[in-house]
Amino acid sequence: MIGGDLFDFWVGPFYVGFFGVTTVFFTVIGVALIVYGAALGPTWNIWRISIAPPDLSYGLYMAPLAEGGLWQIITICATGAFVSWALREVEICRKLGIGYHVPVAFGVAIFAYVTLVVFRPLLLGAWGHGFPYGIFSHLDWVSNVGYQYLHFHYNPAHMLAISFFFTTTLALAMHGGLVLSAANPGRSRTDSRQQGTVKTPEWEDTFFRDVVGYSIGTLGIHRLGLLLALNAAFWSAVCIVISGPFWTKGWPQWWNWWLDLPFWS
Ligand code: UQ2
Repeated sequence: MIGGDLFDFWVGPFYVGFFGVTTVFFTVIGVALIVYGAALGPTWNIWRISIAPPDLSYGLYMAPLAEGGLWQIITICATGAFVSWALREVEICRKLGIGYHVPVAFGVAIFAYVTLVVFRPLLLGAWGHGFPYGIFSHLDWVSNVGYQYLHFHYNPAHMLAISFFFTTTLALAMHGGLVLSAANPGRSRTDSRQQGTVKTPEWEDTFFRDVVGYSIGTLGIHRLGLLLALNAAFWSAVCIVISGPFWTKGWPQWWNWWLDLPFWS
């Protein structure tokens, strides 16, 4: 534990620790800079407030505060706060003697964010390739970058990411539905005035064996859920980092490798 017992205390229900202090530090500075950036901007309309990255002409240099410098420092604060939060989770896991699955999973989400605002801009040679911090403005960025590659749905890594997102919702709907059906089975068949007794996992297994001939099991469904969700975030990061640094044409053209197979000639 960093800091020994110096930061080893709670504020109300919240564990602090060294990384609780760094989380608060980065969050307070980051939020203050966002509010300052909003005060400089043309609007207080919550949907339209936007902190933009520097112009591409600044390359990988620092920009003046009002010209994207705020975005650069806010990005440092955001990354510092996210990583601090993950490390605070690690310290809590160590104190509890449990596995690191939650901080590892959160780490994949942080990886996706850092890929967008650090790795890809670095590979493209300008911070201006990061996305703007604003509700509508980041949506416009996603749309514009998508059209820059003509049709983003032809990006094979994007296809994989979407398939994992969809499968995640399928698995969670199946799991949530199944657990609630067993925990809250409704009125008993033998006594319609009485709520049925909570069912054990054998009933859950039997339901899926009857329906699809297979049950993945109570531990298995959680392993599957974690695997699906982490892959959704991971392939999202891959699909954007290959767009530009490794593929500059439209994504539909990428599939020309199929038409170009020597077999056809
Ligand atoms: C299951 C099981 C659970 C579950 C679910 C299943 C008792 C409480 C949902 C069923 C899951 C299957 C058949 C795998 C589905 C595969 C994909 C890729 C969606 O067996 O064990 O525990 O919640």
